[in-house]
Amino acid sequence: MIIETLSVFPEMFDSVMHASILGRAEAKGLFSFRAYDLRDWTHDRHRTVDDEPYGGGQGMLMKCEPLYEAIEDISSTGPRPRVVFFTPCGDRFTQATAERLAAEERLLLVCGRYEGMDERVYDLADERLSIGDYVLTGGELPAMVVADAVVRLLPGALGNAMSSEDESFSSAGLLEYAQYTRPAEYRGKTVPETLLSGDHARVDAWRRRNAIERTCRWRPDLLEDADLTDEERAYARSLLHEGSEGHA
Ligand code: 9D3
Repeated sequence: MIIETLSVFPEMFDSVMHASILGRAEAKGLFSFRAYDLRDWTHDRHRTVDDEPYGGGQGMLMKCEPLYEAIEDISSTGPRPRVVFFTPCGDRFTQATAERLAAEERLLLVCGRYEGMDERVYDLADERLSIGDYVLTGGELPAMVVADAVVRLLPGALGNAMSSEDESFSSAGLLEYAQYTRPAEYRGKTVPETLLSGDHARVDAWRRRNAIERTCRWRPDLLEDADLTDEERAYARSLLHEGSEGHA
């Protein structure tokens, strides 16, 4: 997979995109990354990428011309990229979006700054994404969030020890079960006895039950779409009722 970004702060991507799992995935040849500087497609002395909004108002907007020329240039060689614009008005990015984008051959992630972009640039977008309802200073961090979530899904990115199966938001739609490592007792806090038992069937049952309990407590909104047996659903309902009746 080829992942490219277009922004006025290409250096923001340096550490994140080449560190940790992403760095290893890149070294293994699972993807290549390149951050383009939008100012390379300006023609004036000041390398201007922004201008005032027609009709007045606060702040500046990204101009059309550098974005159009950059996206046309970048797209003119190699496989046609899927062009993703980052904007607070975009569709909410989720794990399902990450799974869909992980199947693409080439992604071009376009990051805005200022108060937004001239509306006409969105004609170049295959899709618009937001990472959530909070205000950031630009689209670079959202692009890194998306790149991180996508790259770890590429076959081989996580190595043999880990897999992207069996985790929060993919395993039956539940939160992950609690996990512990050595020592078995720390400052009087003990590890649940079942996990020390070596009995894999008991461990699996404990984890499943624990995942349901944690989801009931912290993310009851996930239960509706969770993949539960009738028995598990009855257990979840009993926990939810217990919570609303004010028991400990
Ligand atoms: C006053 C209207 N503001 C929208 C809430 C203007 C505005 C603020 C901040 C427009 C753009 C930005 C910069 N943010 C992004 O470019 C952005 C973003 C975000 O702020 N939150 C979550 N996802 C994203 S994706 C791009």
